[in-house]
Amino acid sequence: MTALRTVTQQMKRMNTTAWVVGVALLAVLAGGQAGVMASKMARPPAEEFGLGPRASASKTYLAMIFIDEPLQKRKLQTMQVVITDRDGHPVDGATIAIDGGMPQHGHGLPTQPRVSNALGGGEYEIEGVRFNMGGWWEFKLIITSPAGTDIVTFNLAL
Ligand SMILES: [Cu+2]
Repeated sequence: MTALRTVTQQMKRMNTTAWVVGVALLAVLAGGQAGVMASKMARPPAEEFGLGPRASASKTYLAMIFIDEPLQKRKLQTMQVVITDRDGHPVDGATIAIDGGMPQHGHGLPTQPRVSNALGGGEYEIEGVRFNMGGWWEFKLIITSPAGTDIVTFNLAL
């Protein structure tokens, strides 16, 4: 009887130990995951910033932004973007969706910029661009043409 109780207690203690080890392991794994996520959100190096030319993720397109005046916080601005294929030939007739935000703040663009004009020669006008605070912004062009859909991500510092 006493022996059985001792064994039961022993097993309970072992279970507790296993549970503690399990929780500790989970904490380590979760910590690792958080580390991966944190590094993903880290601000890119300075050479990754700017108006381009910037290659799309799968290298289908090159895009470059042109602005009449420097980007400013809290100001509604228009920009032009020139899109070429990987050989430098202008891409006309593309559909461009615009997305972006601040990865470190977890929010998107405060406005919904859109292409207002296709100017020819691979040039498009984008209206309604506004950055409502300073810091690192991602500005993304999702470009679709017969060459395929690909995304160009600009890193902008405001
Ligand atoms: Cu922000």
